[in-house]
Amino acid sequence: MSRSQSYREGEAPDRRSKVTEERVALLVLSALLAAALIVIYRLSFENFNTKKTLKDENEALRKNLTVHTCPKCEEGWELHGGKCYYFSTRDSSWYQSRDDCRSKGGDLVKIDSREEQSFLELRVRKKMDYVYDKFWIGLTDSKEEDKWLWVDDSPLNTSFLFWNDTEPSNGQGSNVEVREGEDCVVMGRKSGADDLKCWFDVSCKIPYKSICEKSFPEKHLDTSDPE
Ligand SMILES: [Ca+2]
Ligand SMILES: [Ca+2]
Repeated sequence: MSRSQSYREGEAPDRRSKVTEERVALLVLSALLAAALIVIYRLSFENFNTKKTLKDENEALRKNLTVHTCPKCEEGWELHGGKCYYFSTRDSSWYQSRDDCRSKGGDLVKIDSREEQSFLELRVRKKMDYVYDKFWIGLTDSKEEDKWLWVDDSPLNTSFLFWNDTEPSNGQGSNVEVREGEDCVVMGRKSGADDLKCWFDVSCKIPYKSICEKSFPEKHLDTSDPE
């Protein structure tokens, strides 16, 4: 047996032991690494789930707020003061216009306040195509001359009236051709109305544009009790 061979054989148990220790250390490290990876993965998965839940909750809140704070009328209708308005640019008689409004679930507009008149006066002025362009409103004295009623049969409130100049004229004055009187009301003055006074009584048969009105759909209203 040579000396070098004896040396290698003498060293062999130590080397094997070292290799085994290194393997064990490697295994432990691998196990730790795997454990760390699992922990990181689980943490990021939980984080993702939390973010997703928060996102879903935010979306639900946003939808809820949209319904309660940004209500919308049906397409083509404009929201103002809790009512929906439809400005029809199709010219037709007062009766035909009223039928059209009713077929849409509303009626010709009833003006309940100076504020509403102000809103409508501005809107129709922007929608008028020419000087004599006007819009039907839901006011008439066709049942009894000079007894003005809204389409819901309520009488005209005399504390706010928006007759233009010498109106209602019932076809008297300059408009003498109208023999059967003027029993329906249009509104609008393209040049602007002094103190919002832009109502005119005219023959119900003349074709004009019109304003329909209806209540805001109840399903969108917030009926919950205030806390
Ligand atoms: Ca009349
Ligand atoms: Ca008149």
